[in-house]
Amino acid sequence: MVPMSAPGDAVKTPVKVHIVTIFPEFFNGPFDCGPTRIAREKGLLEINLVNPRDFTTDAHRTVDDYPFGGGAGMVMKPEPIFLAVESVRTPASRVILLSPQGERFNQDTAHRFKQLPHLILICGRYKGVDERVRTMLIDEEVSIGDYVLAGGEAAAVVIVEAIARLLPGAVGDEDSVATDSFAQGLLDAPVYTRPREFRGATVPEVLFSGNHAAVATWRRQQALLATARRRPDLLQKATLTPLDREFLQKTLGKEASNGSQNEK
Ligand code: 6GU
Repeated sequence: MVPMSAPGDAVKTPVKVHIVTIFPEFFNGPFDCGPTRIAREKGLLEINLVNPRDFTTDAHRTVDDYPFGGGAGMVMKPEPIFLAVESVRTPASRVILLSPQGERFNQDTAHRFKQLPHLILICGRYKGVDERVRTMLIDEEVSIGDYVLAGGEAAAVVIVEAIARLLPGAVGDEDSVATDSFAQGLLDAPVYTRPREFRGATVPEVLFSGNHAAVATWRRQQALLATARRRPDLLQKATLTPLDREFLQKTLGKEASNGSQNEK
């Protein structure tokens, strides 16, 4: 039977992404795998590349120049980037500069971006982009972490993949996305598959109990422990129940008095 639409069903328009890059060849491959590929094939996601070099008018197709005031490195000229963005921008577009100076990208950012109809991701290169791009062209500036990449291209791949797998239909098992690391503000619990014993290491008994409540409790507790040990910063922001707190206090209190290591 053909599924029929009901009143109130939303007509889903795809997330459109334009990536502004002077290295379009960088993207040969990464969008042709996994959830990103599936999202594109299902029409949930559209990815297009725009090259600022195509908007230059000089014989050398120059996209960079020396910094005023001197100093090391080249700066990306404003005009080719402005023209590239303006060639694809609509009133619905959100223009995002990718640079180490941006706000940190995280799972909340991915959820916010997946709601937007059109993203324009500008990949900076060289020493940076002319400041007028930052002050006159963009809506926000995003970084994927505290380290310096040669350009924003790898960051664009990270951001598009994080968005793609959140689009309904892009990942085989929707529950898998609902229980992701960070979905509840916590890291994931450990997972196991066959064999039951591998090189002497066994699987926790509770996972064979058939007791779904006991399994859920174990997973919650493992997630709490992993987060407390490796990412205490996340635990500060997570919503914890009184039972969660009691468990952590009991378990970590004991661990601390045993003098055990936080992480192997
Ligand atoms: Cl978005 N760009 C560059 N060049 N480096 C980065 C980054 C972005 N995020 C972290 N490091």
